[in-house]
Amino acid sequence: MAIERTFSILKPDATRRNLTGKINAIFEENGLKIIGQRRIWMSQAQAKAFYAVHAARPFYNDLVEFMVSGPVVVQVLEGENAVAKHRDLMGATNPANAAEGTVRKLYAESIEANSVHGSDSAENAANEIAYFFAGCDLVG
Ligand code: IDP
Ligand code: MG
Repeated sequence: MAIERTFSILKPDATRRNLTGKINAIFEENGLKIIGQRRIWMSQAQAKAFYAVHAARPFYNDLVEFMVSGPVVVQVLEGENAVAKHRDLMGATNPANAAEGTVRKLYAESIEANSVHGSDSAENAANEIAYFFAGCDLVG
């Protein structure tokens, strides 16, 4: 199976509750390697652009406000089948529907404050990685 890269965010609800280590332990224990990582406080402009695909959705403005409400950890994960594996480990968007043992089942506060972001395709992963990281920042 191919080695892939995916883009991951530990959202403000996770940093606020000091959960970054617990969440990343789940990713690392399942074969995903953190090859780039930065703690940032997103600007409104960055959050709006990052979630532009959702601009027409009713939750867009609230989502942007949430994403700028505190620091986040942006990171790049590498491993076999990384995009799908990361999504599986995250669990469903709404924690009420998330499977046992997933990050969102364990830690999400709500459908909005759901602790993690993960790319949903290899193509989006490449775009999201490039939005936050230079190639020289990624060290396997
Ligand atoms: P995903 O993060 O599981 O890929 P998306 O549909 O891409 O889910 O939505 C992006 C983010 O927008 C979610 O992770 C969540 O924070 C927020 N969100 C999605 N649906 C809702 C909703 O119905 N109400 C409030 N926030 C939502
Ligand atoms: Mg998504």
